[in-house]
Amino acid sequence: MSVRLGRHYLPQDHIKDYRQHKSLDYIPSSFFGTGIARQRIIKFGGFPKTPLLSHEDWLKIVAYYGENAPSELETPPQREHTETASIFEEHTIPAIGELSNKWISLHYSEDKNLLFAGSEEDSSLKYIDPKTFGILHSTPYPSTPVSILQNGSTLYVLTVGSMISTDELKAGLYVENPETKTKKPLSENLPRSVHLQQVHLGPENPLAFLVSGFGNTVGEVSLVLENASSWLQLPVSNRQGSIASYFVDMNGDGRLEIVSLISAGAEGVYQYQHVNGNVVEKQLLSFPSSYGSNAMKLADWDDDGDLDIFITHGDNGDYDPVLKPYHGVRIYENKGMDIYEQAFFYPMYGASGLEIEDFDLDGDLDIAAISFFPNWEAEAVRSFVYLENRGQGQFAESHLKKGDLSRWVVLESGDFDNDGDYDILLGTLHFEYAVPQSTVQAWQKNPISLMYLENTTR
Ligand SMILES: [Ca+2]
Ligand SMILES: [Ca+2]
Ligand SMILES: [Ca+2]
Ligand SMILES: [Ca+2]
Repeated sequence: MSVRLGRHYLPQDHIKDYRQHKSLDYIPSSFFGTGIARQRIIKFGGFPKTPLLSHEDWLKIVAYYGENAPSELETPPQREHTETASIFEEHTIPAIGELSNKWISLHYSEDKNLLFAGSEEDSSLKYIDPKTFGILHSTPYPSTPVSILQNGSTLYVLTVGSMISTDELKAGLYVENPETKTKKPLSENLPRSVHLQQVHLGPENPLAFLVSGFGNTVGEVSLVLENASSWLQLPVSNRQGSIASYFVDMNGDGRLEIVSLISAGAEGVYQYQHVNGNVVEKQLLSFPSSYGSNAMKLADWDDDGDLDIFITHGDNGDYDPVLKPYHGVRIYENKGMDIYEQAFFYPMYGASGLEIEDFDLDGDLDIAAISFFPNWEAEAVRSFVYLENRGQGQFAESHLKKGDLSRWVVLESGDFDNDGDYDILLGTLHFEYAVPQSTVQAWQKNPISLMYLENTTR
């Protein structure tokens, strides 16, 4: 926050330079990086050239928070959900050889009956047989594949660039042919990117993609389109922390807009519309930064013909990872006129991702969610929950028999066994931060790669 207000804590010589020249150019490279990263921060970063308040006033703000912040957080509101037996049969897949415990992305291809998985272990895209969980092929990438989609028989793969936050432009968008196992880059100078969506601009129009470039201090939501023989990158927003973006008609006016979850800085959901040749931004939802927004999906929750917003709040990796009562799964109902109202909250410590499908095949949408920062000390560790829709805003909840067998970072649903119901696959990212030592030791003894949740509805 001090940096946003133009107050930088710098080494003594640089303070002198900065005061004298009052320019960001005099801030050391250790602070803003070098080269392109530095240029982007200075161009888009929104840092004031000179401090917006005095050092004395800044210290008063710090003191205010120190004096008024609660020493303990409240417990979450009581869950009003009945517990039910799970419709999912649990199968753990151990981490052996190339089947690692460092997955970042999963994509199930129904027509190929194949799983594609981005591995952080060796920055590759693995082809996995969903029946045997054997690895059939591995394509190396310059950095970890973080989002995978399919168009016809072709794969489009977005790489993160760097797992560590950076403003360098090292992420890439690639096309891969699963038959020939060959790949080629479409763009290799994207900011640290996390989410890819294909955009259908109409039958006459070229192939286009929406890329959520999280970045670090500066981000970029951009449209990447085919233009003659090259690929064009059209920036939509330079907000930092874009985590998922969709090109959809949210307001029912027959025109598509971009809806993006921004998880850093001014955290919230933003809408971008093309008006008279300009991109016009509107904030639809705003969240306190402690919420840690980390995933968004859109679906028509109340079956009234418009898309509603599903979000998990629960990133806990930035500062002290205390359990936060406001973390969980929320649904924001689309009320029309760009108004969204919270219609549902399921408290879930560290919630980090979700899938929405009619898992029990009774005609309404159900929710499956994972947590990367659950309460590991709880009697029932909710690292995965299934919320079965019982109508009128009521859900029945079930969770894993043992929720601390691994740490899930990604989930994917699909009918993996072709019997007509949606199954779920959870992928591990072995990461020991904020986990009790005894749990880490159990993981080291029995490393798990994937958890296959076989839907028993059919
Ligand atoms: Ca709706
Ligand atoms: Ca259902
Ligand atoms: Ca199935
Ligand atoms: Ca089944």
